[in-house]
Amino acid sequence: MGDVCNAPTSTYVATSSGIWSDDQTGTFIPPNIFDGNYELSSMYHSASGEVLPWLQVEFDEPETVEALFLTSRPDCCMEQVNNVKITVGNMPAVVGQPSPNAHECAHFEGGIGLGETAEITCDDPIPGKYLVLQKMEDTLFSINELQICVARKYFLDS
Ligand SMILES: [Ca+2]
Repeated sequence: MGDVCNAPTSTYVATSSGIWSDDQTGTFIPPNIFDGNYELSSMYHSASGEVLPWLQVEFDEPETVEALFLTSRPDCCMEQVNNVKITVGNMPAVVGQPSPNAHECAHFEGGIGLGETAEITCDDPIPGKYLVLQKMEDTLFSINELQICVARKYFLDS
C-alpha cells in the first residue's frame, strides 16, 4: 500500500519493537498487522472469550499520532473491526485497559467492507509512546493491516 500519510508533514511509522495483545487465535498474531500482507492468513485475530480485546503498539520513540489506516480481513466478519477505541499515551496499558492517562484519538464505529481500508483521523494529534486499539465490547477483534501516520519530526529543517 505504500506510505499513505499526508506528506510532507506526516509520515508512516514502522514499529520494530512492541506489538502485542492479551491473546490471539492460532497464528493470527499481532505482528501480522504490520507485515504488508493483506491475505487472510496474515491478519491479527483475538481469542474466543476475550474481554474487551485490545492491541497495543509501542513506538521505538515517542511519536505524535495523527491518523490510522486500518484494513479489515478480506473474507467475512466485518463487525470484528466495529466499535474500536483508539488511544495514545505514555504508559503501557494494563491488561484489558488503555494506558493510564491515555488520550482518545478516535472512536471507530466501523462499518467498512471486506478487505477495505478505513482512514481514521485523530480528533487532535496526540503524542505518546503507546497506541492502543480496544474493542469496546466482548466480541471478536481482527485487523489485517494497520498503517500509523505520525507527525514528521523536524520537517521544517529539510
Ligand atoms: Ca497482514
